[in-house]
Amino acid sequence: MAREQTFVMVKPDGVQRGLVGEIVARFERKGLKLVAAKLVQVSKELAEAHYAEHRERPFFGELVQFITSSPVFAMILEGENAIAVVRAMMGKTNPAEAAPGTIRGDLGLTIGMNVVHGSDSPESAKREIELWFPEGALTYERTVDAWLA
Ligand code: DAT
Ligand code: MG
Repeated sequence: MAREQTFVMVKPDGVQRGLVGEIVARFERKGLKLVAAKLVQVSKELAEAHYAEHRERPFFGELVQFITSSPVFAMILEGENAIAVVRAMMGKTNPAEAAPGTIRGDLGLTIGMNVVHGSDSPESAKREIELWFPEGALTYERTVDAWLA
């Protein structure tokens, strides 16, 4: 295990449906530390850069259209094994297959609007954090950290 940072966002459907608080609360209760957060109206350029690995996929245009359609809530979360922990809490990409108890399993219905994004590897986390937060994250202590790892 290692202390990691990961990039997470509540997608436009989650913001529109009033789920930002619920989703942030789940990560906070888990013990992950918020070290950066902001509401972003995503540009086409940022959307295309973020999802660059999918540019040849048939759904790429719809994906960019969706993610730029309304603000997203972007954040950096930190903690032991944060990248895998967030992915597990999100559930499978298709909410129809995501287990109950996961964010997508509990709150999503279709793959096109699956509520949340989280980096899928240390390489993706580094790339996405630099892309979304060029200003960087905050460094601060929480006394509770001693009771989490
Ligand atoms: P994840 O978001 O779980 O990392 P991904 O990186 O494979 O999944 O895909 C990015 C997003 O693209 C995903 O959250 C929703 C959309 N997407 C993926 N596969 C799709 C498909 N077959 N049809 C429509 N949208 C899809
Ligand atoms: Mg992905």
